[in-house]
Amino acid sequence: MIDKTSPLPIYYQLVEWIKGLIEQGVLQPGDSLPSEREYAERFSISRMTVRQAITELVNSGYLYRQKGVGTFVAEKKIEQQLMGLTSFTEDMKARGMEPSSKLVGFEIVPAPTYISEQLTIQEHAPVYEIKRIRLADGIPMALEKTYISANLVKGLTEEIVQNSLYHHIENQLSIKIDEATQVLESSVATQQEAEYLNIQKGAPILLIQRNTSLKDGTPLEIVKSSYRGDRYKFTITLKR
Ligand code: 16G
Repeated sequence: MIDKTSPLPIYYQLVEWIKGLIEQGVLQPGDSLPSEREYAERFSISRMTVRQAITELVNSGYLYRQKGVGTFVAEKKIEQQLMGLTSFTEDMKARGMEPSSKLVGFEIVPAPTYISEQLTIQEHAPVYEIKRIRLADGIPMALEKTYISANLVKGLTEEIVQNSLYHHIENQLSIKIDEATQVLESSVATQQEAEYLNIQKGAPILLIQRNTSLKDGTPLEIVKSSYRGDRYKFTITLKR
């Protein structure tokens, strides 16, 4: 398993070996890993090398450390294609997971300036401010703050936004959603995000801002989503 005559660095060989065990299911999510000392003795390598390998696997989301307890195999990340203007509900259903939302804020407020500018509505015009924790199979995946003009999308209720917003807009209101621009940015969890998402403050977060519009160019929503870095990875296909 570890070939000391190989030109590949030993830590890298250990990384690949542990990854292999996880991918083959020999190591399952939640399993605890042997200690650094055990690995070091088993392969006659230094603890420093083992630590380097484990740290790399923690950073890439295969493992997670729990202070004073040990190192464990993480849940597999959800792989999200950055193609197609889909909703959270559609994304989760497509992978056989049960979507749900926990509403943590729902009110009509006067649009803050930066929102009214992006929605191209009058300053302080009424907008829905919707804050939802998005869950997959009961596990919090993202925190989402949505602004929608209350004059454009009328009659939203707590019940509606606890289900699919896109489904309601398209099927009940017959408003055709057309396109969106997304900006992705890395970040770390604030105290509030940490509480809502059940992660540590300072844990990695992927921020996505989506500005969605209708066919005639009318802006529909401004959404800021904070995705758990330990649960999500995003892929995109590039053509040349
Ligand atoms: C996704 C969208 C969000 C949209 C929501 C609708 C991203 C980054 N964001 O979370 O803009 O409002 O889906 O979901 O994908 P719903 O129809 O399930 O309420």
